[in-house]
Amino acid sequence: MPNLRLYVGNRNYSSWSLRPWLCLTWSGLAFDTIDVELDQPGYGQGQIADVLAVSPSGRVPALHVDDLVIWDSLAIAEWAAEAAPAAGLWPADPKARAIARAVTAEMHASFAPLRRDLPMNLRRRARAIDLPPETRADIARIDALWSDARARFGAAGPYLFGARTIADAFYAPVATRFRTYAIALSPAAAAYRDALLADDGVRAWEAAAAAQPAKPFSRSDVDNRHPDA
Ligand SMILES: N[C@@H](CCC(=O)N[C@@H](CS)C(=O)NCC(=O)O)C(=O)O
Repeated sequence: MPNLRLYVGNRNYSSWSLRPWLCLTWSGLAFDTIDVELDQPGYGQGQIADVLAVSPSGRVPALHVDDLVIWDSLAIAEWAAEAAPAAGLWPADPKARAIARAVTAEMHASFAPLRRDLPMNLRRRARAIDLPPETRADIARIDALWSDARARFGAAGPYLFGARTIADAFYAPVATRFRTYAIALSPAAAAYRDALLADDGVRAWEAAAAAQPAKPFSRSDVDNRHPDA
């Protein structure tokens, strides 16, 4: 088995890092997690020296498989699905698998207003606030997407496709954002959010985040964007 090292950003904030970390954790493959401080000169431009040393894009996550470097969260998730086929990181049913890939790709490529207005901040609890229409549209789209997948494919368990898959890993940061910013959801979407937040992998990541120093992130307004609850 190759030596696996996953480089991740600050656990409290790095939504991109959480996704492949969950996939690798759920895969059962043995891997080491190496934390990289993102609140450094060059942040936001892919120019942090410590990140460039481990990732050619200047962004984390990056998975080192012996001397192979994989620097994108979806590529890492796909690598884990191929390396641990028995873990079922994609649904076995072809129709469910096609939709799981669609919802994962949608999360990977879309929802810029949601990312802008509701950044991941695990320890934060903010007051519910009025959000711009485009952000409310993102929330409504995710609520509909979650509810639809649960209704069509989720009978065998609490996750989008029953058992947990890469799609759930990609929406785990969103579940924490909905909690942080007190976002109202439909009953089906709220139940799925709670299932994700109760997942042992998500809780292990949160515990690791809580163990890191709770210092504000100085290079963005992520900690004071909205009023505290
Ligand atoms: N498309 C990339 C995005 C990765 C990304 O944006 N990572 C952020 C941390 S959450 C980063 O490294 N930022 C450093 C910077 O912007 O300088 C992926 O899927 O892995």
